Amino acid sequence: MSRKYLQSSCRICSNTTLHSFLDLGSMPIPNGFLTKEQLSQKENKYPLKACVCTSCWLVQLTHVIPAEIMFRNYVYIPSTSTTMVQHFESLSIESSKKAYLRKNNLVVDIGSNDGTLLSNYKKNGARILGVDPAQNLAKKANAQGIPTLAHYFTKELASAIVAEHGRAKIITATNVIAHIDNLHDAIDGVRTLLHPNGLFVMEAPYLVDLIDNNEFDTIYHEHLSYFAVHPLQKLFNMHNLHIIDIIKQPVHGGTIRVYVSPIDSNYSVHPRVENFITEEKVKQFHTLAPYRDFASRVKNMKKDLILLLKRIKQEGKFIVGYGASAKGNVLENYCAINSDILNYIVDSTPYKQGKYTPGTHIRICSEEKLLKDRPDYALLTSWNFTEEILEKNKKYREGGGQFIIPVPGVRIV
Ligand code: JHZ
Repeated sequence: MSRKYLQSSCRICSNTTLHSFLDLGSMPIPNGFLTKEQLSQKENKYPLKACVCTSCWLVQLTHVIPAEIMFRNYVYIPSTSTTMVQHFESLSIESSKKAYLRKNNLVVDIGSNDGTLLSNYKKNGARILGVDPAQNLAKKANAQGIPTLAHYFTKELASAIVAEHGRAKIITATNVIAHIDNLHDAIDGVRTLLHPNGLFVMEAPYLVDLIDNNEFDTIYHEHLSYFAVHPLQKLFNMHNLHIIDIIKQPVHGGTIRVYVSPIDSNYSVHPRVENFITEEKVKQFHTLAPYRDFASRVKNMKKDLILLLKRIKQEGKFIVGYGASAKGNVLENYCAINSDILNYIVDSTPYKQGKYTPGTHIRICSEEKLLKDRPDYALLTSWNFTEEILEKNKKYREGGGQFIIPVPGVRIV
């Protein structure tokens, strides 16, 4: 891979001392699912390593894959999960209340995917606009009445939106800020587009949960940054914005919902914000210790999982995967779990069914196949939906089927 993709300085504070602490090896992009015809072609692989800035303590990747390779055609759609549909509905209710959203106020969603989140604001009479570089998803959203621009969110685009639609009372960005290389341009764009008394609401997997719960598979090429509150606060302050509240969410293994407003707006800062920063200090996230410990736990987990799968396989058992998630692809590539171990993977996403996993080439089938074939074990790579998936597959479990859950530590249920 060319050196131009190397992250040579911190994307928030520009410090050039980045301490690399986790090397997951080289692997294809996590949503690079393959058709049968593509299986015989060479796949591009990219280093997947995490490092931490020793000044602002932002955790980030050491290598940046160009966005064009990953986001123009996107296969991940959260709306196939009832957990996520409910999550988005409650986000829209909570944020509308906090921002005193009125009919005809503008709501812009960055990384709007198929428009599920925006449809909730639309129902309540807001003007809505989605922004997402994935052409396939923007087309789908537009066809369903969710106006969507198939663009990356930049300062330039923000100015164009203001000129055409005015300023936004709410800007949402769920699981997308971590994907943006030029954070300063994007946050400048947020400042430009946001109403003087508006709220920017972002969600991202919380670094502290990621580390504490060994969620190493959330580290992949799409996620360039891994946010704790301390570096985020610094980023927003650099753009005359500040965090006014943070509410923890259970999704994606532990998520922070961060409310941000212009520094001179009417909102007061909730004491929770300082509590998060204090807790991060207490846990020493401004030292190398937690990152080193995490890396050594990840290596042990890899050993445990490989040992377990080999033993089960030697007993002649039938194992499949559950969830062709991006994180599943990281886990399978890191642990070299291929189609010799998993006969196939089931997944609810129509775009993924019939395709093969990147790097490990495991076939993806619809969820119904699990009950039809009744394998002995299903490796639950979408462990962040354990509750929903266990509930949905009661019959499989009652018939003796078992789930292997890899994160936070390997266990069978
Ligand atoms: P899921 C996504 O990562 C993508 P992924 C993204 N890059 C991001 O930032 C993170 O989330 C946070 C399937 N499934 O959500 C659907 C079932 O089959 O963990 C999905 O393919 N049956 C934007 O891809 C996968 O599991 C079910 O009942 O790691 C879950 O993917 C349910 C609930 C899900 O995200």
